[in-house]
Amino acid sequence: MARILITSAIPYINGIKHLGNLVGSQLPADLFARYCRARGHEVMFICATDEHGTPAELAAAKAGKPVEVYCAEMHAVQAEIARGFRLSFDHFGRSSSPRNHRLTQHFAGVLADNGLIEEVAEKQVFSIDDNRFLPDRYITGTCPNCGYELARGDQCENCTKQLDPTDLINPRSSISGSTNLEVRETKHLYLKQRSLRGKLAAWIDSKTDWPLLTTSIAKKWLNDGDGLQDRGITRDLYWGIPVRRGDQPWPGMEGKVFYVWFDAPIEYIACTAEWADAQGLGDEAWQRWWRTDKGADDVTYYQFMGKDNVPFHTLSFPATILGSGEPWKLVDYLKSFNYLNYDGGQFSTSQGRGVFMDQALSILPADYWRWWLLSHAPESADSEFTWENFQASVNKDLADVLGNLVSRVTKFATSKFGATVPAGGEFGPQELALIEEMGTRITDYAACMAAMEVRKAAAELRGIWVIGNEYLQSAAPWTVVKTDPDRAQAMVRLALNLIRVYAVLSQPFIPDASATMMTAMGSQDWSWPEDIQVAMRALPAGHGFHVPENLFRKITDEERLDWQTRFSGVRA
Ligand code: B3M
Ligand code: ZN
Repeated sequence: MARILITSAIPYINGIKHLGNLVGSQLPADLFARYCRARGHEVMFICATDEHGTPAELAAAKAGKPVEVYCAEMHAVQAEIARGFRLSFDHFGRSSSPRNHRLTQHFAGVLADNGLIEEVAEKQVFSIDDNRFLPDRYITGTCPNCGYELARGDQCENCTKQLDPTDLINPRSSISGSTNLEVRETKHLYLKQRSLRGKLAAWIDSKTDWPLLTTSIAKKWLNDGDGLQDRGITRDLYWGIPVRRGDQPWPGMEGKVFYVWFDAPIEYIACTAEWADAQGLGDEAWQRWWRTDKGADDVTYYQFMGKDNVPFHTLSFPATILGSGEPWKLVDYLKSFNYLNYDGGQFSTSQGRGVFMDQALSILPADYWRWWLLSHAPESADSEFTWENFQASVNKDLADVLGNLVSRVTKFATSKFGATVPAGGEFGPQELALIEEMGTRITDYAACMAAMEVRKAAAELRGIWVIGNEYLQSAAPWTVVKTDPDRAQAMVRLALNLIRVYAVLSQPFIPDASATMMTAMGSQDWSWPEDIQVAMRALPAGHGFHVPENLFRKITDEERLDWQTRFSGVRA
């Protein structure tokens, strides 16, 4: 039994995430967590809401609520949706928690003690009417390069030129539209990441088993001319973690907060402490996951995220950890994902384009989405959601292949032999061949799951469902029963056992349907089929079962067309 720590990138608090966000981090992390638990490992699976920064402040203002209230409400909303998708976090925390305040201030303090923090005076745009400094991207104006009138202070969307806010012609606040702006001097803390370059490079070089997507992004940022810059870790904002040096005030930094990307990954650790607090456990309970001097040296730590988050997890966060000089756990394996596109374009939160998590659950239960998303995970390249493809996969894989097998077997068995596993006959060559093939395929499936090859794992699982169907097709107990009822009973006995094994194997992908299958088989034996000979005989003759509700329904063409139009435009 191994000890496995799993974190998913923590979703921003402002708004509900779309299916592209879900498949890039939380869902595959959940798949892996469920699989590891199924194999008997000790798992700690952590996620949280990422609550600080200007977007949260603006979203709260738009909703007409104090930012604390807005975040508390949105956290509850996101937690409920996560439950709806059956995301099996051990804890779903908040980056605004007191635990994260303390830990973030602690890291800043030790980094400063180690000489890795520098105070830098810089000039920044202050909006007098908004009474705040404006982050670069919240300043709009005319691009000096191409004349585009809606260029942002960090970049012109039209000609892609990187800009400084002071380059803009006729600059104005994107928050209020005010042109009453001035440049003011302000002081910020910088983390001297450049001095950690050697350590970071050696650490990344040691990760020879990481996916290419992860290491190529990490190395690009590390080696590019202006890759690893010293990084500002504070901001002039109201909403965030107040800048303190450990538990001491930080002279000159009053009224400032840490930058959201400084505190967000620290929340992985703080969230585990929140978990311990919620369980009424002491500090040693979370430290044994994170401190290599407190028992975490035998933990393997996996992170899941979209590719845009990789630089922060391969450079910035490790810089915080390595720079602290303290024995915190670093990530062992970083699984990153490409983007999922939506019906010929991109999912877009700002434009409300695509299907959002709450909408998805309002039209179909979690298993349908989990199956499609995971079996089409954007691993080696970007992938695309289309309603046609969604309909086809659900109807074929879930309804025709798996659902149909379960209903056909249980209905036939009940009508011919009653509601218990029939006792007649022996397994013959066909049954023994199926058992053997199951054994081989489960080994292949397990290998894909352990390697987090999500798409391949889904294909293996589908293959395991298919061989069951093929067996039934050729064994045809419904014909055999007329001439040799004993043989038909042996076939049915095998098929009922197969359903229980399917429940165990499918549970990481489709937990609800798996629970239904298991309950229908009158069992709660979720143990992994290590010994397939035993597993395929686990339900003995005389064991009671029942016919479950239909596992999956088909998506009709009318529904598909309706959803296609409903979700084509902008979310209200
Ligand atoms: N909230 C970005 C995102 O959700 C960011 C991830 C933080 S991980 C520490 O894509
Ligand atoms: Zn331009």
